[in-house]
Amino acid sequence: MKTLLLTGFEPFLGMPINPTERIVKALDEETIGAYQIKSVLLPVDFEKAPDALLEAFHQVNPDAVVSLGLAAGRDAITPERIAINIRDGAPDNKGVVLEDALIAAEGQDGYFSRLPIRKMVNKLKENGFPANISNSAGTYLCNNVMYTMLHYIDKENLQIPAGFIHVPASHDLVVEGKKRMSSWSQRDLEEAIRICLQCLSEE
Ligand code: PCA
Repeated sequence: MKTLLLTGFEPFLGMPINPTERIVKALDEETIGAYQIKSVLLPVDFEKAPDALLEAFHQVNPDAVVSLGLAAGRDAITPERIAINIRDGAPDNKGVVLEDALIAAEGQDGYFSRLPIRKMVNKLKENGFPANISNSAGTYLCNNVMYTMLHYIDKENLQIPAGFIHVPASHDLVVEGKKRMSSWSQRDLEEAIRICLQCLSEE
């Protein structure tokens, strides 16, 4: 059986919930297609998140890596096409604010996802879930984690699928966070991610 490292994030920017934390907890140890899921939660911390990701990678020694993040305000599941070598924008959970900072001094400007993102979008839609490819993962922690994994895989010449999927807010987040935005049920978010992960076994 192959192993898939699935990462989610803790809550951030004052929001009470991060639905990706609940998704990765729900899917931990499940078998989806050819893969057994090993879930890890990452901190929203520019200094710690890349190390936490690579440490999990070395511990789990996975055959595939899929990272998840919340994109509050989006209304669809959005596999990301590309990660860019920039950290910029809102403060992380330690209050650190970065501006125009590189992620890796010797890294490429960007790395394309190694996930079957078109297939994921098509499969999601076939199952009745709104989905589209996103052409920007932003410049915050999600982009940072996607870039870190793809840069490492490129440097080490590994041949494994890896990439990032942003998800919309959950109903719970909207109710508890008292902010108006598009939201999905937690159950649908989990089902949609199962469908995405299933695509890795149909390559
Ligand atoms: N979303 C943020 C960071 C953590 C998360 O779940 C992002 O899109 O960068």
